[in-house]
Amino acid sequence: TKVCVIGLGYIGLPTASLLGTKGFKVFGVDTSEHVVNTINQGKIHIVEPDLDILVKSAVQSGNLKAGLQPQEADIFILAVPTPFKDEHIPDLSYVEAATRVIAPFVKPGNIVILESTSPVGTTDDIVAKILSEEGHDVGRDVYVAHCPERVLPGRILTELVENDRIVGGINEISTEKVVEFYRAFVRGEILATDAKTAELSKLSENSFRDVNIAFANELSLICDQENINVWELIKLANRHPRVNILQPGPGVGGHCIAVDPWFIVARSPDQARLIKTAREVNDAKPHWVIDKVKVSADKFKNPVIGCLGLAFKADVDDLRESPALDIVKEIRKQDIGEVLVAEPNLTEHKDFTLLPYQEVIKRSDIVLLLVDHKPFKSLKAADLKEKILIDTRGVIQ
Ligand code: SAJ
Repeated sequence: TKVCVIGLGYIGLPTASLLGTKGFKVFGVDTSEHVVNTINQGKIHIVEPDLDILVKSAVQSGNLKAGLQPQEADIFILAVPTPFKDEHIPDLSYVEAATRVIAPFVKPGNIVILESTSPVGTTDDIVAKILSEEGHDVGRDVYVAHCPERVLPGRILTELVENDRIVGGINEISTEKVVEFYRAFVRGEILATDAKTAELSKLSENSFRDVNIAFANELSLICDQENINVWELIKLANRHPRVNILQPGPGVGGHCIAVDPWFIVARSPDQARLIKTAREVNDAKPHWVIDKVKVSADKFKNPVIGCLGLAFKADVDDLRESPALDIVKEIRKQDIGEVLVAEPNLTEHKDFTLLPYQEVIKRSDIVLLLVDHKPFKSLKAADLKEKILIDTRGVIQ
């Protein structure tokens, strides 16, 4: 079976290489020449545990090749970004472009799967519609379904295989065909539904997490005001058998949880009140952190602020929608003090000179911990004496 994967990012590349090692012939497509060349050399352009080994073995076996233009295949997987534009309106231009680019290569009997997280209606109203307009008999001899990805960055390869998956076709035969495909390489259960339910299910999963993180972030503001340690508080509250509060942080980042809830709000603005408020609570947290830094910086004549971490969460190099990056940029923009930055998962950054974290700490008056990366976890409060510590993740004891 030949599979053509459009978009070789955090979802497309792991999926393409996994399929390549499971005996599928995979052709991966990306608009970036750099990405295509890197993969064809058996190397990777993103950081994800064990992905390098998988890509190398898929490429060496000859089962994974990459290029700038699609090729004919039995199955097409769209794994392109779905960001939002101004006013939090979904930007579906990549899904549209990817559908148009595969349309001339699709043949009767083929399957087209949208994996990108998408607003309700996208599979029917964009993917299926464009393929019909391009002359395909969609739902009769070209099968279309949404199968949202659910993998957690940092655990992608495990979760690709182990997680249960939802498959929602534009009609029953599409659902059946696509369920069969995922069964071939997923160990989790494959749950069949329709396209719209699959779309909203994915959005609900991430909104659920966003709302719960907002609850933790709101508690962190209340605790700060009451002079209570929020991490101790949450640990204690979570000893209740039916309570499981998440962890507060400097804000919510990544390209999923900070984005997807808006896809629900955009279509159901009058109903999605809690979902919208949670987004606002989480989006306000970075500003609260910046204010904390300002108050501490006022105590020094020439404050040096050491920022630990830029990534959107622990042990990844992914800076998309990262609250840590936004905070560091804003501190520099507002000229609150001299900014030193450590990000152990990156070797360089276009806007900042990255330093080893030990050096950052040594040279700083204020240590601002933004990401709970593994190396930071070994830091002790005693190592930071004489410094002001702002620990947004509750890492340093
Ligand atoms: N965060 C907190 N406190 C917490 C948990 C997370 O502040 O207790 C923050 C993180 O630091 C990060 C953000 O939330 O900035 C999101 O991180 P995450 O680990 O919760 O999630 P992602 O964005 O890496 O992946 C999520 C996952 N969704 C759910 O857990 C419901 C993943 O399964 C999805 O596949 C992914 O979104 C996606 O692509 O949609």
